[in-house]
Amino acid sequence: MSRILTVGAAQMGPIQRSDSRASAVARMVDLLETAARSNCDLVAFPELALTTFFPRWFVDDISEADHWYEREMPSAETRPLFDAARRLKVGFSLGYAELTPDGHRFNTQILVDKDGEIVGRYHKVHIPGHEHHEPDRPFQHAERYYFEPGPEGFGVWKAFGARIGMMICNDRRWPESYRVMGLKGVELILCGYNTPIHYVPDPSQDILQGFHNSLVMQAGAYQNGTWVVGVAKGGVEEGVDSLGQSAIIAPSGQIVAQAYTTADELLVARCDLDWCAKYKNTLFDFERYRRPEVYGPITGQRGVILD
Ligand code: CDT
Repeated sequence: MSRILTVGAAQMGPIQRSDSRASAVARMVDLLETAARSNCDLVAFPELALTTFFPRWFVDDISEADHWYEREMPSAETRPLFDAARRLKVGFSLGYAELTPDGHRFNTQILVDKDGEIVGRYHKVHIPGHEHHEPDRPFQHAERYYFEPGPEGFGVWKAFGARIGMMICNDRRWPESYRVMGLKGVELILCGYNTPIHYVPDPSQDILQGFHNSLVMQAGAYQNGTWVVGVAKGGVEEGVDSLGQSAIIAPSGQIVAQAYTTADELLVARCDLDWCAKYKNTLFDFERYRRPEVYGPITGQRGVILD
């Protein structure tokens, strides 16, 4: 008896600065309708899916950026997505910038069930880029100015008959993200991303962006016996080319579906959640084989300490 969850990765093409939230939501409703026709139970949307990737610009007064953040969810502009989920009986995950009532700014991803109810909320932990304006760069990546790291860490939610975890973009490059969720029995990780192909601090990595994207998500899936869904906002957004290559990855580490465009595109896979146990109960039987007594430095220190 297998537990099958049909999952869609709803890659999105660019959202330009002049594009309204309503137009982004309309594109997502289209993708959700396509997913319903493919019998999807759940669809993952990208990081910051309602607007352009605004951390590429710096403003001296952060309140000038308030209009990029959501103060409520759903809002009048995003409600059509929640209504579509309820009508189509398809859940979704959605990334957006959140400004909380007490003034915290998070890079957020929510999990919404088939009744259009929010059942999980995750705040990005690993915030990449820089805190201050760097005028010599061709574009900014000032996430560390616009977002604080989520203090709650990585959660796993029982929903859709599965144990579902969430992470956002840069989190996928850190093995700790997957392992914390692995230790909570995660079976499916949903990860939205915006990855500029040009990595300003070290352009030698540009040509490797696609390789590194697959490398980290395939390794994370395999080493924790979990499905991973990585979903991009790709293409040329405000002159910055971003990686597509959205993928659905099995607990074996194999890519079972991958985007072939950098535009709005839906990938679908029938994910057998019981396939996770093949890895969790054998090679990666944590209880039997892990050695936490020698892993202390992983949580006890941040940077490298040389002898
Ligand atoms: N959005 C995000 O986290 N992007 C980063 C870009 C590299 S760091 C400037 C990523 O890890 O893909």
